[in-house]
Amino acid sequence: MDNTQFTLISHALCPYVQRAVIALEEQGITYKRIDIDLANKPAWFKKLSPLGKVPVLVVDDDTVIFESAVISEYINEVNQGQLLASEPLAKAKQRAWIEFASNTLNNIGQLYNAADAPAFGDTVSQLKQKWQTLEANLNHDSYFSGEDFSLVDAAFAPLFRYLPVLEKISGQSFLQHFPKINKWADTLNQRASVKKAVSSQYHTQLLAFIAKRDSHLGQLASQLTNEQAA
Ligand SMILES: N[C@@H](CCC(=O)N[C@@H](CS)C(=O)NCC(=O)O)C(=O)O
Repeated sequence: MDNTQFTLISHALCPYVQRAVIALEEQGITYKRIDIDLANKPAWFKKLSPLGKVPVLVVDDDTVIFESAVISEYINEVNQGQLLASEPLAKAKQRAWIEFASNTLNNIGQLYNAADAPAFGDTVSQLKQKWQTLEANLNHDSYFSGEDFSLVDAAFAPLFRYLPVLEKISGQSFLQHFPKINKWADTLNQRASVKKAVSSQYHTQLLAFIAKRDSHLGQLASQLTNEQAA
């Protein structure tokens, strides 16, 4: 790899940004991270980001790469990494499960946006259906594809990071009947690259973010915040 200095345009809580950070950390690539306020996007960012979303990887003055899956694969390839399988079918399977993780992130968004308790209950059921499918497809002890950490692990780790905060707010346990996912999530949470993807303020920031939602979970989160402040 040459001396390119990457800059990752980010947001403190974004799970897709975390995927890119994990890939950079796994590859030992130095980079600069700039967190922006997505509720008040800077003009330079609007010009830079084709879809107006983070993450964006600024490679040089003329080149930006967007979409977390593309950024992560690029980071892996540019450093001859091993974060994806080389055999086509194994690699296709990994990419498919990364899509599954993205789709499950939509369920997490629905969870904290659900208007009332019944809608919240419905989204919990949908999430648990996903967990069932995932649990049935976890065939290894350490990481998703075996002994080696891959981009599938990088895609799921930010998703699992939501759970302790969502459990604290809702009083519900999300992984109770899913022992394999539980164990995998614990392994991922302890991985250095995963830890480095967010700041030590993550839990507080996520709680504050959810407390601002006009939703069932938003109300519970704002009660919790008020109790903590009292
Ligand atoms: N498919 C995109 C999703 C990225 C995404 O949704 N980013 C969110 C923050 S987590 C964003 O930038 N939202 C701002 C907006 O949509 O205006 C990826 O994988 O990079």
